Amino acid sequence: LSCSGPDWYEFGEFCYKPYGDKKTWHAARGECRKLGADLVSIQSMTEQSWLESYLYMGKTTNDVWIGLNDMGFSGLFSWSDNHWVTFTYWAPGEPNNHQGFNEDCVEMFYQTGRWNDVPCTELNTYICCK
Ligand code: GN1
Ligand code: CA
Repeated sequence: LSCSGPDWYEFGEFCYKPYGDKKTWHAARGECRKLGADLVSIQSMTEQSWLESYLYMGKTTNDVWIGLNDMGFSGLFSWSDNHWVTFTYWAPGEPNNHQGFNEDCVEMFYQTGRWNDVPCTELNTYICCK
């Protein structure tokens, strides 16, 4: 496997590309889809740890969209790239639909790597994966 093109990073069987500009979840996913990719899905602690180390290397100082969402049915989370949900890494108390908001999209806290559900209209940086 080779992740050709600028700013693609290889890990395991996938290629990852971080973006520093902030978009809604849907707009971010749209950018990924233009490249034949999708928002990143995370299958394991190994992959999670690699993403964290890579975020901490100064790539972002903002929370980051991942592909997880429960837009289809509240409380049932799925990955936008259709991977099964085999691993989760929620922050304590999450997901919580905070204060009754529809928090249907999931961000990764850049400080801890933990996951939090937030409104899909929030603006975040993002990682594409293919
Ligand atoms: C709160 O504290 P902050 O902004 O990182 C909330 C999250 C919500 C988020 C909405 C512990 O996170 O659940 O999604 O606001 N955290 C807690 O912006 O309630
Ligand atoms: Ca939340």
